[in-house]
Amino acid sequence: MSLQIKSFEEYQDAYKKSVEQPEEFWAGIAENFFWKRKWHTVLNWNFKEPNIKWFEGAKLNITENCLDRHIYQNGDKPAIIWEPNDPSEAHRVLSYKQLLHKVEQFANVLKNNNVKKGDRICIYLPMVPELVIATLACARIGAIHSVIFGGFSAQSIADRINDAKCKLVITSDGSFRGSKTIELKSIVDDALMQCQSVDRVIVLTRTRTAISMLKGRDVWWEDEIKKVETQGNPACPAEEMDAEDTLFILYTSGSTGKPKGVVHTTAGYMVYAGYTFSNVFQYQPDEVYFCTADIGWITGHSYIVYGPLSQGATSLMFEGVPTYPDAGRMWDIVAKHKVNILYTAPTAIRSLMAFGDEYVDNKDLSSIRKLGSVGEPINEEAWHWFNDKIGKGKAPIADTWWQTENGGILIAPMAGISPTIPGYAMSPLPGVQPALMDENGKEIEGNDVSGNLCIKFPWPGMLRTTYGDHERCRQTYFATYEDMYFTGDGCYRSPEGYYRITGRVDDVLNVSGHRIGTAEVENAINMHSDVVESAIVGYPHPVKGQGIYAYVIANHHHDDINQTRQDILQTVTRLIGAIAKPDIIQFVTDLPKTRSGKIMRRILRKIAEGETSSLGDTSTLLDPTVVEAIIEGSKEFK
Ligand code: 6R9
Repeated sequence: MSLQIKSFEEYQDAYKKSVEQPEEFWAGIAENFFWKRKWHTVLNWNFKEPNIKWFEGAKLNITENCLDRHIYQNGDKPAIIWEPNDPSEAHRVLSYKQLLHKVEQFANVLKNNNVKKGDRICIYLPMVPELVIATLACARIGAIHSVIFGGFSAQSIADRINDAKCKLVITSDGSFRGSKTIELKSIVDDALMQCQSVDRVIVLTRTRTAISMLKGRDVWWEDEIKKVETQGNPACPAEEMDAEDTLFILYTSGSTGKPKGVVHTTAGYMVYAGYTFSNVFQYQPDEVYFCTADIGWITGHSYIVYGPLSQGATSLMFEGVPTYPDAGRMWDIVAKHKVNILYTAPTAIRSLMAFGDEYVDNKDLSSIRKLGSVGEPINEEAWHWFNDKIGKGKAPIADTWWQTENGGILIAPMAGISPTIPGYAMSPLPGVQPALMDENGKEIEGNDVSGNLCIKFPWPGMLRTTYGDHERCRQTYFATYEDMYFTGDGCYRSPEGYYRITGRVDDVLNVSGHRIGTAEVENAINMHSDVVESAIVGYPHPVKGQGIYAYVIANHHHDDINQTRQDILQTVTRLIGAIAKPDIIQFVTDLPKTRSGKIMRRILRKIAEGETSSLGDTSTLLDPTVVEAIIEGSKEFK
């Protein structure tokens, strides 16, 4: 069975087969990959424990699928095009042959540094080709990578390193983002004061920022590569991995506690990332594909690295930010590299839209054939701007809905094949069986209905566990509805049966497409010595999608409240990272609580949204007058 669907009829057939004979269907898709040994069982599952196994018995290495198998026919094809932060710096192109060589070299560096199959490796790097190289080098030797987004703080890094007991960290001296230089190594140094498990740090040179190098612990990337070169044999055979061996851990926020390490395994993830990449974007062999995500998030893992490379695609990665040196940068990149497929986020679209059309109108966007959106619901205004200004009305937009836990896109149109409607993710991909559930745990049948979005049947790319805490995985995703994977999203199914994602139904915020747990931010704010208690809610934000609204009870001991505000922001930046900083901090004397002491976020959400006339039932509140005071105080921010 060929991997790529070519028409709507083929989609319908594939979908039907994937539901009626899922094992045959996925076995057919898996035939399109390179296996050292084939599976004996396609699928073994239950959502109770949960226990999910795909392609059991198979042996493979994902890097052979992403690199080696393309060398014979496409060795000179660009695998990675890298566009630097500063447009006057030269861009880099790595062919499949060159990328394989570099991955093997660095895999040997890891081996020289005592990394073994199953070891956890933390990667904290800027968006440079070495990030792809490091990631694939881990996979080459069966080490488990845990990539941490460059915007996270030392404390967040330490938490993640300690949770996974990483033994080695790969970082760089610094990173360039717009006009800023961020001192990555220094942040890692701070983190490592709390980490016992790490005995080696490999440091790539990027910014030439002055850094400290600790004797016996820290080594330079470049020196280590030289050692490998003098050792002679540059090759590094791919480790033979079991289908269900862990490929990577990626931390993501939930509604409670610290971020959890989502675990993805080798075979199922590979098949799903490759299949969905090929189909959603309808990738053709000559196309240049540009995903603007950071590899520190799942979108970068699946749709900059593994999906595109497994399909022999040319994947463009960008080091900088869309507004540097000006708001036309993305369009300059599209013109410079003749990008055919652009996959980006609504927040980026909205922010560029706000700068005005003069940054777009004079750019050559004629290469664009297909567009994609991911990370949050796309509002109609942004959709139309993307469609009209960027796609010139000719490039289909794939609004792709999925999550870190899913490994790949679950609901999306296939570019140019399926119909599209602004704001709709449209239809499930083959293999994906959505269900809308009501409050009582019953499935809502029929169309023109809304409910909580669940998935009934496993797909190969789904998470297998949360690292070190399987019970948390069960509780979070499989305990709310019996025999269902619960997404945490609300969803509407139109009269025609199309899906529109309406946003999170739990205490998870989506700020500029980044997932942030309200509890996490509250815990950080509460660490500030002047803070007694706090409550975080989201509110509609014109660029970020959602903004963070903090209600804080504080003792202003020493100085003015604006100073305390700044101190709170600094505390959040230090404990989580700047991405979690509240947009609004309203000081309150009390929070609305039920008699049992639970904060009524529903009310706080309404106030943050400015909908104070429809607060709903407040009779269960311990002290209803609290609400009046908060409404009064909120006027300052309207
Ligand atoms: C891939 C990614 C997942 C959450 C998800 C949902 C929101 C993602 C969306 C979307 C509406 C889309 N989300 N894509 N909402 N339309 N096309 O973003 O993963 O960072 O784990 O976030 O993002 O709320 O539950 P992740």
